[in-house]
Amino acid sequence: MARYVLSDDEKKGVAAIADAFLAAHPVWEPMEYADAIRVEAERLPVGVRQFLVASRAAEDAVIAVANLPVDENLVPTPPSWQIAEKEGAAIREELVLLLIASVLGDPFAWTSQQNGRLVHDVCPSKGQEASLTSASSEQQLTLHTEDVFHTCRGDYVALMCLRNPDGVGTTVAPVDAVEVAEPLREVLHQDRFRFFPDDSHDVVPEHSAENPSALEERPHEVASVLFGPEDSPYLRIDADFTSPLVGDVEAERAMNEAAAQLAAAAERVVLSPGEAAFIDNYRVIHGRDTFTPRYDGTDRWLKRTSMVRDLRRTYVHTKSRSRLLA
Ligand SMILES: O=C(O)CCC(=O)C(=O)O
Ligand SMILES: [Fe+2]
Repeated sequence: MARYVLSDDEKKGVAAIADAFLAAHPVWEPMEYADAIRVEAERLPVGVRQFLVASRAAEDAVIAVANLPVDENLVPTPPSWQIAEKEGAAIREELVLLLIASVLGDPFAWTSQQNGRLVHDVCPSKGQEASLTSASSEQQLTLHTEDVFHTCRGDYVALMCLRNPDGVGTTVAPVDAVEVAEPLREVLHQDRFRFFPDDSHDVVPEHSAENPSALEERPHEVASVLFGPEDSPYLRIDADFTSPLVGDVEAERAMNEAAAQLAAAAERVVLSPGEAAFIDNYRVIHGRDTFTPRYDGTDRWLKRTSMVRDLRRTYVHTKSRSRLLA
């Protein structure tokens, strides 16, 4: 993991950029301000910008930036992303995340997820303890490529920690952990896998433990698990939302073997308040350990966005100049 810790002076500098921006833009419309935020990112302390540019070029699997400013009087952790949205909770932190994220890529969003917001809230929600979404807690969030179902999924998923009182770990496993031997390995490079939208997207039919087959009816892409440079391939997998083609036993074996190797290789990254991790969504998969939610305003709370390295990929797909993928 590549990691940069801001000095206290640098932290103050970032807070000043954020405060000035918010004073000039009293209504928080991050989707509208994304380009302006990118311009402001040029004023971030030079040390952190150099670190981010170098880590991006090296394709470091996890790029962490710590000692970012978080409001000393941070509001209680909201009980759901919907309440967070309604209350405009922790807006300055959203801006700080977007400022740093903008140096690595172009933040974007999905119409089908968290109401199309550019920055999401990740916090445990009542009734969702065992869901397959980031609102879960008591069930392990399986290692996954973020938005595995889509060609335009992010190059990075960005998580900024506002609270993590129990030191709950984000799990990460690198593509190098896949050691499936030939000839089965070659199968992972072939378009023999179906990638389904996960439950965090508003898609029909609704899928649940009672109705697992609904997943198979969702629109999906067929592609390979491994792709890209032959000597250091990229990875696309989410065991909960990836299936082999119907009846393809070999693909099933290859996938299960890869998933088991990745799970065995998982490491923990415990984010502390003020720390952001930019997870390379092509080189590592990520998930989360279980925890017991408190539901008293002190729960673990992250802000999340996704970025592509080139927004034109998104424009081509949506046939519009928009950061919002449908
Ligand atoms: O809560 C975490 O550490 C990770 C959750 C996650 O996978 C996500 O928000 O995309
Ligand atoms: Fe995720």
